[in-house]
Amino acid sequence: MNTAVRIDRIELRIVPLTLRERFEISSGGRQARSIIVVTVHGEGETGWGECVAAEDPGYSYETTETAWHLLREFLAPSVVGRELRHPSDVLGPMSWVRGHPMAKAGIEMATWELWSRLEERPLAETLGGSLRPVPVGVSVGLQENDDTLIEKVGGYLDAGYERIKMKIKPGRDVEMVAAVRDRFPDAALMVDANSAYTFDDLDHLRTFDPLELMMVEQPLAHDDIRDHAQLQRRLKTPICLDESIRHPADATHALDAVACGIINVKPGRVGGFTNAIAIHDLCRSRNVPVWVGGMLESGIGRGHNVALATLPGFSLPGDISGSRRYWAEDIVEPEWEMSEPGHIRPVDAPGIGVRPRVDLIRTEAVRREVIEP
Ligand code: OSB
Ligand code: MG
Repeated sequence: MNTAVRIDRIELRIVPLTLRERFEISSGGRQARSIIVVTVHGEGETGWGECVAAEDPGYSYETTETAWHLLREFLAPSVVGRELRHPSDVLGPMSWVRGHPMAKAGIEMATWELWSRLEERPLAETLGGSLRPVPVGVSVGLQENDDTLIEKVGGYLDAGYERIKMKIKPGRDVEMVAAVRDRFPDAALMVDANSAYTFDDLDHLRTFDPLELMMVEQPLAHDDIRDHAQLQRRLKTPICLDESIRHPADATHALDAVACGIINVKPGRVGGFTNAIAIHDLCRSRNVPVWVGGMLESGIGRGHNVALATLPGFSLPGDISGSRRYWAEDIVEPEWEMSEPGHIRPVDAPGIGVRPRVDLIRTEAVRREVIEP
């Protein structure tokens, strides 16, 4: 687009959504989400976004409450009234705020969505991707016992998911995964530790190697790159970094140090699409595979992730499952589902393509704030 876009108003809402089943990772579990839905208004159109901050600070220091505070008090007021020539321009007025990438991404990603609607193109194309169907996997939380896990994994493989990620923690790891490998010898399996180990666990972590896993995600500290590099040197299984990659500079450091062989790109974690694309481009230039991670998003954030995953470097299946895997009822229609076995296809319509259920979002919202110049 050649003309400037003026941001007239930003609206924030908190929409509670209940997960169909409890999702447990090494740092704790959750059954419900409080999703911050962000709308950016300009040129008579509405751009839809979602902030991926969780309810507790177990994954990141950002939470729903810190993100709400930052969005309401500092970020949205810095952006409203501004004129933008490109969606990435929205980062400038927010750059004085240190950290808080998830809160910033809530506005940045809604601005890209607004842009694609004004361009009347699918978000996937506005981001530089295409309408190709993207391969998808599923992230399975910690289960009561191995039998339940094996049953769940079997169900997801039957449903067509291209790869299965299992959450692990000390005491619920190698033996459990070996039992799953035993039952599904050919399945594409991987594990995610969410930082539950230290370098002292080296000998134990090496016992994963014979299990032929695609990767082990974030075994060590959430802010560490050096120990991951030490570990990768002694591990056959590729390490995938998630929490450690907070912005493009972290990706450069991690690749230079050979701290991983794969990167999980979550646009919400890295401050939005601009940074996510930069990490994608860097990894592509160095032949490092990337995939799009998930943060238990509603159908709005899922639409963002599907669109991003169409960029050519995203060669591995993302944590992008159908709406029904998470919610009894999603806040978009139609809901996200597989278009063909193991794949989800972007919708050929402006923005995320699916329609946010505006009435439902308005009536279910437990908090609302309008920020104007
Ligand atoms: O570590 O990838 C993670 C969910 C919440 C927080 C962190 C993570 C996850 C997942 C779920 O693994 C991915 C999904 O949205 O399906
Ligand atoms: Mg992870």
